[in-house]
Amino acid sequence: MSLTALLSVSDKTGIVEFAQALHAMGIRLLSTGGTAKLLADKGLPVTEVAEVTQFPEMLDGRVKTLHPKVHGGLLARRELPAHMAALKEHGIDTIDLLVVNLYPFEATVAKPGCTLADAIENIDIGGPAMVRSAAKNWADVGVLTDASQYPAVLAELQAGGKLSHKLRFELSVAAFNRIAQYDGAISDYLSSVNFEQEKLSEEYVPTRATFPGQANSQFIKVQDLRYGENSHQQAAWYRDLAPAAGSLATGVQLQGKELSYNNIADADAAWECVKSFEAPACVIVKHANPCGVAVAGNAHDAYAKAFQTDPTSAFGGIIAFNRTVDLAAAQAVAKQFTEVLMAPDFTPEALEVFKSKANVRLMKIALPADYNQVRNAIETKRVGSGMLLQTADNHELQLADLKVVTIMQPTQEELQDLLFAWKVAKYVKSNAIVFCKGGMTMGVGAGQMSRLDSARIASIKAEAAKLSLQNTVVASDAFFPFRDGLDVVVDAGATCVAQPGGSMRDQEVIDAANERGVAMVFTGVRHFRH
Ligand code: 93A
Repeated sequence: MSLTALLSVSDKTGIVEFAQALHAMGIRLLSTGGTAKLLADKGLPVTEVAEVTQFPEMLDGRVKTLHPKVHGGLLARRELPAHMAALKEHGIDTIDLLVVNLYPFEATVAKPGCTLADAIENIDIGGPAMVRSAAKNWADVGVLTDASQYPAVLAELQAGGKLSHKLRFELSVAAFNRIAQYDGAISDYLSSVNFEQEKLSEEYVPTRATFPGQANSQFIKVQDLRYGENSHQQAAWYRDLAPAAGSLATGVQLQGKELSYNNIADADAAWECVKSFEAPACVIVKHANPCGVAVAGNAHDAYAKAFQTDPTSAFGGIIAFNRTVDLAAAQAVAKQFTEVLMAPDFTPEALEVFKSKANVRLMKIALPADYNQVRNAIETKRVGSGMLLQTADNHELQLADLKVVTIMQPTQEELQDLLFAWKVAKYVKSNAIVFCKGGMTMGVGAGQMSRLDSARIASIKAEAAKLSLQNTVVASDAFFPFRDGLDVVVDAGATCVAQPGGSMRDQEVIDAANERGVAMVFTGVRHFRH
């Protein structure tokens, strides 16, 4: 028996070619107004849904496919005689393939000046209803919701005359994802509208909350995790429906044990940090804080420098590179116990090194050319039955943003190190104090309630690693409220300091820097991270 396909698409990209291929295989074509007209214009034999339902499209197209002849044909279970008998009794034909993409709601509301009426009119009802019917009945129906799916479907149909169970199931999952995303966009949009009743007219352009409303963004599960932060907590990993290129969620694990909850959190911190460098860089993270970061001429040297910062903490660390890991880098890393190793790629020789270390989790995460630009737009944090949302801290400090506030001027070399230190400080939990020199961290003080303690810890750690802080630069993620913090870093050996500025006592701190004969720059931004 020949198959029937129903095609109803707003975005008509590729639909003619797809329909031609279906027709060439003897598949019967049903379609709605605009889609039917396009296909008929291209000479394809197509039956209008209105002809099938014996009911005209009505209410400006609001009701076109909402009919038992359509939904019966999509929802009937072919293996149930009672279902098939009911179809027969009511003169309903089965529909085996559904091709729908929805009214462009997201694109419509993204346009400046979009009226409420236009937004509402672009809420698709019949399309999602059909998609849900077909996706529910995936065992019998293939549902396509995006033009990118056409080739795979055609390939299977051309090879075997029907779709595999596996592909139909995948299409069903993708369909429900799409519907969830679509409804999320509608809900986000409507929730952001500042409703002003008296202005309700066709031309009414509502004012909207300024923050990008993404509370209803869709996530899909990557995997269940063995446990959460601790073994008595249950956990799972979810990712954005459409993850940004070069983000952790796009990675593939090449070997090693399953990633744990803490592995993933640390891996994300390391990966986002290493992505902020253009030069070959290495970041080693422990407990969500970088304990060693360096840039160098190649991956091996970057690792060697990063490791030197804090060899004790680096044990069992999470390591990220922004360059391919080659044999030399792999051999250096393999000398220590490593939980997770991430890189855009690994040479075959590097992979060979880790073959005998089955516990090391290797993650390959392809980086796009503009990897420094591709970042999460929104961050979320759960708080007491609610959620905090903010745009991500994607501020990039430029050399020109630095304002020298002291008599002493930083040297060119110090300026480069300041920018490096500032990038690292952004990924260190507050209060963050980061000493650097020659493109490497020399001492990291993280996560203290007092900035003074972070400064002290950074210098204690440098001492433990047998590193000298003489003539280093230091970055402080937020301003020094008093001169004491500055005194601690200068006592430790820093000759150049970067901090946001903006304290009531800025002048006191500037005077202290002048008194101590060090250079200080204000960045004008701070990087709290909690
Ligand atoms: O207005 S609707 O919500 N009512 C419907 O019954 C219906 N059926 C299909 N929108 C409906 N559609 C949508 O029409 C499809 O999801 C698709 O986006 C669009 C295709 O219309 P046309 O073929 O006329 O261009």
